[in-house]
Amino acid sequence: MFQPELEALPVPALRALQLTRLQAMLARQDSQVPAYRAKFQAAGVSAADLHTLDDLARFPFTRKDDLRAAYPLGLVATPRSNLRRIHASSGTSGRATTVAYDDHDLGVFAEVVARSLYAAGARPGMTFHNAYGYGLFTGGLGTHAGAERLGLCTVPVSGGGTARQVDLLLDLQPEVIACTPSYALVLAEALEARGVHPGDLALRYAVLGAEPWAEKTRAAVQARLGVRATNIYGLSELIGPGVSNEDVREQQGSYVWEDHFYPEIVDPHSGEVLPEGEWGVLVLSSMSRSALPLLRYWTGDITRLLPGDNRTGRSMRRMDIIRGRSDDLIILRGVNVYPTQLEAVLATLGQTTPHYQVVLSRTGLLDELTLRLEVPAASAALQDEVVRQVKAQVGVTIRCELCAPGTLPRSEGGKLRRVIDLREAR
Ligand code: DLL
Repeated sequence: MFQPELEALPVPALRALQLTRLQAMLARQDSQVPAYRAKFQAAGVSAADLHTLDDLARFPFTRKDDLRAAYPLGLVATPRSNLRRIHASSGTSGRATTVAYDDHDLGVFAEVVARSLYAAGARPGMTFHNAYGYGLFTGGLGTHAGAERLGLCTVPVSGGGTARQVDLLLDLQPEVIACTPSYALVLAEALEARGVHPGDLALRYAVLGAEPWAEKTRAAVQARLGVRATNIYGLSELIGPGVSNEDVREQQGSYVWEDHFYPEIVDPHSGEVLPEGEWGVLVLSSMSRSALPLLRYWTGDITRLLPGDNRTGRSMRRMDIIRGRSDDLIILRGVNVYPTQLEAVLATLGQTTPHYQVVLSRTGLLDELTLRLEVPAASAALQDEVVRQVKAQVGVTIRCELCAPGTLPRSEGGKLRRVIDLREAR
């Protein structure tokens, strides 16, 4: 562990720390952020009403719309002159939002990323190929600072320019790589096209995140790059990458750095808090941020919480993979489907590559889902098997279209859009 005194804090002490930090956060919001004061008044609560962690459920959520309404810096709880950095969220759904950090927040950011990279296998002295995009996106600079904190030699290559990335992987022989999972597959293809084998590289660990992915992709990245791959999760509103990370030794759910981010899982419709183990929307409070403390932020990401305290000795809870965003939920003839569930089905079938695309269309009044799959060799039997297994495991009837290798869109370094919705276009 990078910080055993925190990562393995006994649960009662961790809960006590969380309560104290949440109380301090509420007091700060109440006194420094007029928009929060107004929200508390409207909800009939006051900052002093949090006596136990269960009381948190009485407090209002913060949503993306609150950030939009306060654009650019209306929720900031510190004087402008204290700010040291501003990032902007990707703005893939609706207008972009900005997030701000002071010195303290940048310290927290570096710390949680250092912890994440350590859990992913990185150790001081290793070289780190950082292919997350640098710029307004939090991925590049956020991961960079954490890598420096851990003591890695960082190559700030950023996203894109794949041929150059291949050169650098060969010339500098990094042990650790970080990028989106879809871009890891692009790099694997480019390396193979150049006749490079995993044995020609020093790579050992890949830290993949920023978009949903599942076991099929993990298996492909691990085999083709010769690495062990872990999931890193985060979002700009909370900090950026480094809200949680898997431990490379178990690869079973990402430890939420619970001394800084308080997780809840809520029902997507009622907002009610759900028990541990149930799937729902992840809601996070950024307990120790000073410039932008967010209360019960509705991430829109669908996951579930799993207990901590297993083989790795950490007491902090883990989160499962992100099945999708609540706004990505496809309701197909009454059945809920997330793209990662389809990827999970593909993992149970051989003969497919991890490249797939989901196309939604409408014939008459009926919605259709077509799963487009890249396969080395198309066969009617495989096509039927995919349809049959999706029906059996997910409960929906889909169409399956097999495509030749290299024909589906690839990541250009950033997040890949897998779902194409043609229903509105008609
Ligand atoms: O994507 C921060 C990040 C950078 C995370 C690098 C990991 C690695 P945003 O651009 O604000 O921040 O997008 C946040 O991306 O709400 C999820 O929907 C999605 N996301 C992030 N990590 C994962 C992951 C960064 N590991 C949004 N699995 C989040 C699935 C992820 N989805």
